[in-house]
Amino acid sequence: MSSKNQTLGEFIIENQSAFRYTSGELSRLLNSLRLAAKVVNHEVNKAGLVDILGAAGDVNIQGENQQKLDVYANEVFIKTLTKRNIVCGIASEEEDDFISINSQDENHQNKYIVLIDPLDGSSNIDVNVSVGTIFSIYRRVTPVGTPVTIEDFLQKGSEQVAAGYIVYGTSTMLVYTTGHGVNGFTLNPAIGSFYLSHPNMTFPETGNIYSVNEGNYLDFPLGIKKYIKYCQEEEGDRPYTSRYIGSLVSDFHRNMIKGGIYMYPKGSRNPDGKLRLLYECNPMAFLAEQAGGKSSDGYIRTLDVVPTSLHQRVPFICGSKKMVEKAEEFMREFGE
Ligand code: P6P
Repeated sequence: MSSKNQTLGEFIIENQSAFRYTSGELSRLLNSLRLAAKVVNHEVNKAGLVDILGAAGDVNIQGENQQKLDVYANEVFIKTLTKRNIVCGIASEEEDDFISINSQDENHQNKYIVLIDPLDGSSNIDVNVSVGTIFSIYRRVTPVGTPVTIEDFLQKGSEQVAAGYIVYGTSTMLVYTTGHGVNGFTLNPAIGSFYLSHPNMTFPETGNIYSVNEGNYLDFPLGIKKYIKYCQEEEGDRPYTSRYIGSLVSDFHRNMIKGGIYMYPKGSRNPDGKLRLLYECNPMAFLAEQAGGKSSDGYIRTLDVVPTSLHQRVPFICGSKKMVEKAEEFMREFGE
């Protein structure tokens, strides 16, 4: 159910009944993510004006220099989710371990956990290129009322109950799914409300955009090299166009609207790929499939990968169904 110019809040309430675990808890969770997105957006939009640019001086578990906005966004999302007492656990790209949230009420009944990449594409922050937040939501699998365990976080992506991203771009959009399609909401900064601007978003079945960091070409598996050369051949609707922003959320968003494929294969510097399964690949794969697209590591469907650790990385190929299938064909034929 949707109507143009519906606000995100109205949309969540109107579609709550379609969600099989109707309890209002997920709606409250989505509303808290909406609030956090507005707070982070405010800082991202004025990053150049205040002393918030540049590295925060720390290094996260990924071994990456933490940008101040990384740290700020991480704090905002964690505080918002914690203060509203909606979830029982949080995992973040910026946190070494998961956070167990034991509410004051000893009968802690919260049943959702959230995994988040608070500011994806942070290397773009200082050069004013769009960045994003990615979130993934599961129901806990350990008994309600007990502290969460790692088991609650190491669920397959196919178990997600909701996923989405915020892209802080020329406009700020929140795009999410609860398993009933993908809908995009654009923030009206003058009012501070998100409005339904992109109902029922779907990947075109094919497209002519490929997104990959070709600087790593020599490192790629042969199957990926062969696919890239296929994209560059003169035939039919090829050569394709190469578009790579260096911000997964932005590349994914453009490809979902125009048709395209995003690839982050493995290589010598990233033997398992660079992207993290739990809070980058799985939420984007859930969105991709809900929008009629496809996502895999070249062989196995991303949502079927059985997680083994919180920050594990996987090779990632995601986008228009026919383009991903073609890349998988080359991976099967030429492999590594
Ligand atoms: P590279 C950002 O750090 C990120 O996780 C994705 O958002 C982006 O697509 C990718 O890494 C960029 O990585 O190695 O091409 O700079």
